[in-house]
Amino acid sequence: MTTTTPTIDDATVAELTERVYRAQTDAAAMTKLTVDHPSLTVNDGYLIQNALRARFLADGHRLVGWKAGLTSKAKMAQMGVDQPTVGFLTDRMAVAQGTAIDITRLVHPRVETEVAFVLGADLPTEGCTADDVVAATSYLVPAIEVIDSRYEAFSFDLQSVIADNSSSARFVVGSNGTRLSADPGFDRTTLGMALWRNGELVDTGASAAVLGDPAASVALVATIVGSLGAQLTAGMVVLSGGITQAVAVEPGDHISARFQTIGDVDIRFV
Ligand code: OOG
Ligand code: MG
Repeated sequence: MTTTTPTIDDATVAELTERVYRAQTDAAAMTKLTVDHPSLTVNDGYLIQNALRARFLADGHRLVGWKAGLTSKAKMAQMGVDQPTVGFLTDRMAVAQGTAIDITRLVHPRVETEVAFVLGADLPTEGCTADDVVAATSYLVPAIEVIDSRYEAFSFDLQSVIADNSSSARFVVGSNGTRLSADPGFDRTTLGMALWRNGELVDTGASAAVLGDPAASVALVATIVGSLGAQLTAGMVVLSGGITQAVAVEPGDHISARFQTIGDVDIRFV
């Protein structure tokens, strides 16, 4: 990721980081970065994301984990991109079950259901495998991610979405973790999932939608994050990627995700 030569200078990285930071903190839609900077690369997108992370940490936000983006066919088709991405997660994005999310703080939020991995050990920054991930994982938890592209009409290209921290906005995880090692017959790749909105079934899926194995997705995140000069470490939560298409939400909505074996997670919007 950080191996190719940037097409933008440091001043431009700083300027675009500020633009994304403002859009995120003011919940104000912006135009795609590639409109002004058509030659922007994926690598440039990650330079901006790195600077954005530093900016939030300087504000006192705490890094609590990372996420995979665009790891399922449903998500890639919905967003018109063909490559997974990563984004960072902070304590300010974490929402406790039972609390309501204020939609006025977001531009045009959507929800997606994901399998979250809670790490009990550090992951390698190079050549990480699904087996490494399984060995390092304390437990799996069901998660709802609230994504919110800061780009107008939720429309972007790969470079722009990476700069916008892969649309990260909020996330909520279920309260009961499932130990990966507890049941030798437990198959993490075929966990069924149903997504409900206000008591109505919206979508269904299985964990295999995420690169065939959500642990493979976490391994990919470990490697990409390593290339950014960071690391997935013990205690972090990793969202392995949306299983189905993301669903737009409105004030008053109650969203519930029910997973086979690993449990349920709920969130309300006001
Ligand atoms: C990019 C973020 C995607 C996922 O799980 O695929 C993502 C987007 O679709 O806005 O978080
Ligand atoms: Mg997601």
